[in-house]
Amino acid sequence: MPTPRVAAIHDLSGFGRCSLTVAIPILSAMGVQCCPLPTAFLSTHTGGFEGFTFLDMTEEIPKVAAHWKSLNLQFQSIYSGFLGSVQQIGLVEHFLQDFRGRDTIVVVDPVMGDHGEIYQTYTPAMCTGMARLAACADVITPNLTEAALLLNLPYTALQEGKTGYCEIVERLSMDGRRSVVLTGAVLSPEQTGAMCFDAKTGRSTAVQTSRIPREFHGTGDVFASVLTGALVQGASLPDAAAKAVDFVRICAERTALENLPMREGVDFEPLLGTLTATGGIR
Ligand code: PXL
Repeated sequence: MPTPRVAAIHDLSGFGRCSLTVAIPILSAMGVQCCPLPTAFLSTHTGGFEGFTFLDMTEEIPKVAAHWKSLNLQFQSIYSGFLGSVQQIGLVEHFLQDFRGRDTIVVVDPVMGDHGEIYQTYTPAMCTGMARLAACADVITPNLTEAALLLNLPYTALQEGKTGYCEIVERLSMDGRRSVVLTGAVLSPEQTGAMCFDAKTGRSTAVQTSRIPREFHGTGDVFASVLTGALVQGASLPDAAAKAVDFVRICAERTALENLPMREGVDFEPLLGTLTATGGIR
């Protein structure tokens, strides 16, 4: 079997472990070729650092896409995340039109905010555009803040608990047309994980693990990268979500023991081998 290939459309943040610095090693460890298409280059991510640099890569995107098209590249998955400008929404939509094949899995992580707050560089127009882009996806991976933005509801209006989360993923599925993996779905004080709606089966499943009572930056990116890797390797949506939930848990466990600052992300590099051992080879 040829190595599956993913086009990863995210920012590159030099320090702080998120987006491409997470997606590239995770997908590689899972036996998947990651082709990065950077949306912006930052010195650090925007959560918890001040004075970060921000180089907008909007103008590069169509040039890279045109070159890739001239090479007739094909991707088993197109996986987008943090975008650098409102124009990039249309550019990613074009990219999907140009590169989506019959079996391409389009994963849109609708990165916009967390804990009820929108990220510093996101404008209201970008949030509206992100909802439009997410409508093109096969799978979306919002956290609760992003789910509220996509549903046009106040963050505080989302109901927690199994029934509440089921309702959120079903509403986000656009009448069952796309799969949804809601992250940060806490079903009891000792547990956390995801609630999935699988468009292939029409079923909702809660995937839970023990909760590490600390927050770290970039866990959404770690989660969506493992999920994407597992999906292109042929896992079902609930199995891919279970793999992602477990990997984030072991990363959070290790990082909590080391007591690293939240903004440095999770110390996942020493744990990449666990992904290789269980999912790298078909
Ligand atoms: O983890 C999401 C993310 C990705 N990229 C950048 C960010 C954030 C969240 O703050 O700032 C640059």
